[in-house]
Amino acid sequence: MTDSPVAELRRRQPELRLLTEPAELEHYGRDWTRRWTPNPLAIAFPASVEALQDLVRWCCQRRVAMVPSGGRTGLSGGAVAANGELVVSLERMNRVLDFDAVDRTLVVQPGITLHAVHEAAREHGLIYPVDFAARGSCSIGGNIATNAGGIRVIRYGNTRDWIAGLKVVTGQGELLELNRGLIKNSSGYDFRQLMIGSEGTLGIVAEATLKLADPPLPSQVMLLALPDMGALMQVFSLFRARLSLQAFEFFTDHALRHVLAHGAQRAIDGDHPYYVVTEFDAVDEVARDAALAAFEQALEQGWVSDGVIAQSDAQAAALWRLREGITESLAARRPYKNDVSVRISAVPAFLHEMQALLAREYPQIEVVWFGHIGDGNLHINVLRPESLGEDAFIAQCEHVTRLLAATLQRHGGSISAEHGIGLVKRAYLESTRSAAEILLMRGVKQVFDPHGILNPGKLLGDA
Ligand code: 2HG
Ligand code: ZN
Repeated sequence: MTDSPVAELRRRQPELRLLTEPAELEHYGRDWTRRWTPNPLAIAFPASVEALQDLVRWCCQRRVAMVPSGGRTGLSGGAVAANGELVVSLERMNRVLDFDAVDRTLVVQPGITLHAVHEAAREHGLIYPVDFAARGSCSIGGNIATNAGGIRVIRYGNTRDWIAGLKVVTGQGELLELNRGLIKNSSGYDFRQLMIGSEGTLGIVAEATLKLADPPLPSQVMLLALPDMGALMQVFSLFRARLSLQAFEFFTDHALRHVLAHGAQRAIDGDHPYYVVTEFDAVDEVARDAALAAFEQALEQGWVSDGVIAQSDAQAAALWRLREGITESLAARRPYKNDVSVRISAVPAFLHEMQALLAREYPQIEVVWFGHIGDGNLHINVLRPESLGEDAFIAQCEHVTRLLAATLQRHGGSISAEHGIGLVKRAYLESTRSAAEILLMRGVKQVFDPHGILNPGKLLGDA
C-alpha cells in the first residue's frame, strides 16, 4: 500500500510542522473573503529556505498544488485553499535577518508582519513607508505577492518601489536570488518586479531585502467635510498644490455611520455626504499657516463645509480611525468588494459615471465607498440586505461588476488597484489587460511553474 501524500511528506521532512485537524484546515484555508469553503490537504510550516525549497520540490514531483500563505488578510481570495491544496504557511519564517546602515536595507523573512517591519525600521531611526490598516496581521510576503498599496502611496508609491532584492522559490523548487539589493542593475529582465504582484503563482517569496527611508517631517492630520462629490478633486488639487501631502483619503457618510457604530468617535457634527482625511508635512508655523489658508480657501469656494485639525497624536489617531476602521466595521456583513483605479485626471469623470451606475443598479442595496482618492483608487463595499440570499446577491454584484469593468475600460482604469485578482476578480482580468498581455502572462506562468502547482486557479484562472 502506498503512503498518503501527508504521510509521505511527514517521512520526508520529519521536522516539518504539519497540521491536519479540521479547525486548523478551516483557519488556514481561507482569507478575509469568506466566500469559499476551505478544504486544504494540510498546512505546512517550513522554518527555513531549505525546508521551503524541499517542500516545493516534493510538491512538484507529486504534483501537489500549493497555496502560499501569509496573514491571509487578502480581500480577493488569493490565499484561499478550497481544492485540496497544501497550504504553505510562512508564519514560522518571521524574523528580521539583517540591517545594513550603509545600504539602508532590512533583510526579512516573508512571514514577518508589516507592523514588525515598521518597528524594526524605527529601531534604526528609519521607516519602511508602505502602510495600511491590516499592518498588524498581514505579512510582507503577502504584501509583495499583491504589490500592496495603502494609505501612503501618494507620497511613497507601492510595495514594488521598496523591494531591493528577493529570494524566491519557483514552481520547480529552484531558488532565485533576484537583484541582491542593488540600486542600479541594468542586466536584463528584472524577475524581481515580475514576482511582485504575481500572487504566489510564479514563486514563493523566501526572503526580501526592503529599502528604508528617512522618517517624514512632523505632520498634521485634518478631517474635512465636503458638500458634494465634485468638491473631492477640487480640494485635492488645492491641497496638493499648497501642501506637501503624506496621505489624502476619502469616505462617505455611509462609511462614517458604520465606523461610528463600531466605536470610533465623531469628530465633525452635522450631516455631510463626503469626508477627507489628509495628512501633510507641518514642520513649522509657516507650514501650519499654509494648511489653514488652504482650508479657508476651500471653505470660501464652497468645496468644504467643515473641518478639524488634530491637536495631539491621540486626536490624529482618532481621525485616522474614522478612515482605517471602515473595513473592520463592515466585516461582519461580508461585503462584496470592488477595488478599482483610474488615473487621477480621470477620477472626476469616472466618479460621475460610477455614481450613476451604482445608483441605478443597486437601488435597494447599501453601497459604501471610501479609499485612496489621491491615488485614483476607490473601494466599493456592497452590503447584502437580509432579504436577499447570498447567491442572488453575489450574482447581482457580479452583473454590476461587469458593467463597472466596462466603465473602467473606457476610462483606462484597473479592476484591481491594490487587492489583487485572486479568485474574486479573475473573470474581469480581460477588462484591464489585453488578450496579448494575458497570453504572455500564461507563457510566463508556464516558464516559472511548468506543472501549475503554485496557487492554481488564482489570477489567470485555470489554464
Ligand atoms: C483599505 O484601504 C483596504 O482600507 C481595504 O484596502 C478596503 O475593505 C476594503 O474594501
Ligand atoms: Zn485600500
